[in-house]
Amino acid sequence: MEKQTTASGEEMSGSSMLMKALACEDVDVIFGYPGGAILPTYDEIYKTGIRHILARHEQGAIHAAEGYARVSGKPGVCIVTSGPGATNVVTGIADAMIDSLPLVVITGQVATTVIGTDAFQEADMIGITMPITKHNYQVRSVEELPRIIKEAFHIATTGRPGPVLIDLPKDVSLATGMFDYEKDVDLPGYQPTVIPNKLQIRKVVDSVTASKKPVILAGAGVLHAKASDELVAYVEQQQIPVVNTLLGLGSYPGEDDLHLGMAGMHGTYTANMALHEADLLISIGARFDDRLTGNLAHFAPHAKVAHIDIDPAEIGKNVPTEIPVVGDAKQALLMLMDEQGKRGDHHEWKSWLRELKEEYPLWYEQDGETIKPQHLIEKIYEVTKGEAVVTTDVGQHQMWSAQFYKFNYPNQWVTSGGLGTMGFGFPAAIGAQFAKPDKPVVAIIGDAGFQMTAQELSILQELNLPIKVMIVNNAALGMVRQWQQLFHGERYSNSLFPIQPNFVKLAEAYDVKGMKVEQLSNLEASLKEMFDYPGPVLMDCRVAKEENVYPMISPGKGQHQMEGVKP
Ligand SMILES: Cc1ncc(C[n+]2csc(CCOP(=O)(O)OP(=O)(O)O)c2C)c(N)n1
Ligand SMILES: [Mg+2]
Repeated sequence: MEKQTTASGEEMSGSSMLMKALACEDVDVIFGYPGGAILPTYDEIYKTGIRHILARHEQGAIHAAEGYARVSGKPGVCIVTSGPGATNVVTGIADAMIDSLPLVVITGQVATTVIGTDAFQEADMIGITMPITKHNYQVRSVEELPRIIKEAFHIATTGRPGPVLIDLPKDVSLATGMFDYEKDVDLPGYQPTVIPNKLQIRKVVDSVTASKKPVILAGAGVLHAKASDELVAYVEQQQIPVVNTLLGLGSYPGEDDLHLGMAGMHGTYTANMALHEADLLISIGARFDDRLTGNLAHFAPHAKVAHIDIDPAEIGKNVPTEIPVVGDAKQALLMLMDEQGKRGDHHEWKSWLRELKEEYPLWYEQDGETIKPQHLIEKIYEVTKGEAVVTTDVGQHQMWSAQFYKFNYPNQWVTSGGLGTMGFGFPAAIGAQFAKPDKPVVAIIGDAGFQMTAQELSILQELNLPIKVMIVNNAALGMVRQWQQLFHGERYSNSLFPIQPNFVKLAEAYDVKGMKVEQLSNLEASLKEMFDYPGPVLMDCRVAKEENVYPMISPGKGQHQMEGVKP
């Protein structure tokens, strides 16, 4: 049988092949930074005119690719040079790996003839990224390049998504060969299970029927599987309350009555108590991260656990599981609805949880003219009518954003969950804006994290991207300060910033409109001005410096031992 191809039969250079292959994969934007070993590829970028976004640091490029992937559901593509260019994307690769984001990262490499000689700008990217990629390749000859690119896109986007790295030596990109781009991959060793086992689905169905206190834990896997509609339909059918992981926010409407909020260290009391009291826990596309479970010895002590995950390695990794279900979340939910038949009710359980929700809402006290950061997030929610794509950095502002912006839509929420990467949020917003050019995009960033990738203001200047950058300025490494206050005897070692840059002037240096707000009475009007402005805006919003994120599960404590649940 003849092999199916999407493009075939032309002789060309390796770097031309790369461009052709990207076109076959429907890639419409790439994020990157040039340098010696990748110059032949950049020459082709010039000739083909493929959309390339020039970051000002490779870390900016890779986080932008991640933001693009998170919001578009398509793979993000990042191209950098060898050596320092390549090592500069390592953090982003690790971030994408732990948060299951599909990326294809192309790193230039020194010529095959000098690999292993400590050549100029040589770094062993295969060795370095082995544990933080879903798969990595070094291309040794131009003949294998089309197959490798095809496989890279396939592996990055199927099963549990993740980053795939292609290390491309300079001589391979210059060499010529025949370009055949096959339609299918031939990877007998890589066959993710998509359709769950019917017997296992039956066991979940029977457990739901027997359960008095079921709860669904919905993670990012629901979003990766594009299964939000199915989740909503299943919840509607079975009337099972939903809690989200940090990364799963938006997979179920945040304002729905059956949504209990985020669980975990800074989740809602109700979400955590639901997990604590449940007799059946159905986890869908979540990996029981320690920030979610708290002390495992106390986690969901009464619950039978059903774990639906496309990655079998996740099942039973942290939490003993009675009903493992390997498969795609969308398929699993469709099968559950088909099999279940009878509508659920769980009336008592739901009303108990509703009471908890009313009794223990997320809280803060807004008094005086000093802006409370939680209030700021609530106001951003109001002004954007809940429609914005929100990216965050890492720290207190991230937790407040997760708590006080209600995510009602899938892929509206972009944050670095697993790795907790400061410097992520601002460039991620750039990628998000490319994924959704018509949506308002707001990057909610800490005063410290912003300074890790602030150079990407250049992209806003160059492309007039209408991104709104909100610096939640507490003049501190707020989350570090909070832990020092609570667990290190208030010894604020290297976490306070009595002196700060002038963020407004910094923005203006990049021709970005800069604003500063310090008083509550100016907040609403300023936010309106910011979000009505057609171009990019950076706002330096001074907030209460000593505010802490509550409620909180302290290290070593169980989910039922939350502190600060009430004022
Ligand atoms: C690259 C990196 N370095 C260090 C940390 C540890 N860390 C976590 S939160 C935080 C403070 C962040 O401060 P800021 O950006 O101002 O946010 P805030 O907590 O004040 O909202 C630090 C240093 C991290 N997460 N990432
Ligand atoms: Mg701060």
